[in-house]
Amino acid sequence: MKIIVHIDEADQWQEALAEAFPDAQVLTSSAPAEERQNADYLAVWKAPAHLLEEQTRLKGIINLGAGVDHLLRTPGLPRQVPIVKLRDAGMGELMADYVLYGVLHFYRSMDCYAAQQQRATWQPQDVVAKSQWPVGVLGLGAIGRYVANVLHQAGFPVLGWSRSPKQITGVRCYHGDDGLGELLGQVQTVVTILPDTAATQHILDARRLAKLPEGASVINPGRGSLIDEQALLEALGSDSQPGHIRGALLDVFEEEPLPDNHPLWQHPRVLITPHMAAPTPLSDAIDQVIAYIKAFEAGDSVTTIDPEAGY
Ligand code: OXD
Repeated sequence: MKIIVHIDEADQWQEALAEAFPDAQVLTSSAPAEERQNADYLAVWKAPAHLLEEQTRLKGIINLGAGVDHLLRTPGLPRQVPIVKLRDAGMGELMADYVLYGVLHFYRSMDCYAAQQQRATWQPQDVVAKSQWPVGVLGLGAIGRYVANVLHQAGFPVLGWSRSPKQITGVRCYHGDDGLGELLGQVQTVVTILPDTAATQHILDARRLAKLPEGASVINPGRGSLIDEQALLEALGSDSQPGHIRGALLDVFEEEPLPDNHPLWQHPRVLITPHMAAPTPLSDAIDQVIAYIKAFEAGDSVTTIDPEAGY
């Protein structure tokens, strides 16, 4: 069996997979071209097109992240090979920490205090009950559910949205276009954890951002394509003319890294982090990949992604 790994920390992956499969040849994508031929499995994150194009007998591709958008857009991706992805792999907890931080940032007026500090202003802000701070979570896959559950445990009313109907204890679930509008009209903070697909492109556009109540905030740890950045900037307005969106915490962008001259960098009510909300914890991810390869080899059923749906 031949496994090829392509990711930043490829050496650690190579070592762990070689230990789990002592009879296998485990290579990184930096191996010479002739050695890279005829792999059985690719375990990849943002693989170069040539690595996919040169394979002839793959049994499976393992995407070393939760989002398969990059992989599905890579030229040369063989359409008939099953693709699996990391499912949660510890990312839920990290994502939930990030989102909870963001919700508390706005809920406890940390944005106001940061602005007040600039002016040496000592002015406590009111604290409303958490029951008055509904949070909307768009995307109820494994990670979205985890986040919704943590927000519920923290005491916030949680409204969840997914394309198809779902039922989750403690979460008021909405679906479809009408459901999205209904949810947006009620939440103080909206969190986007959807995959990047044709159907989710600019799901928060000017029309939908306008449905959020005055003073609502936006947290995007999902994918940059989910939000129309220009529309968000307009909805945020400027300090002299504030718009109806109070602020945003953004981890992902339409172009990454966010270009130096992008107006989001300069916006006083936008917090920017560099796509770090939920880095995949290595040991959990390795365990999942080992389990996937064992299942493929044993002919057991695995949950593959649906390339048409994009997740
Ligand atoms: C992922 C990511 O998809 O980190 O896992 O963006």
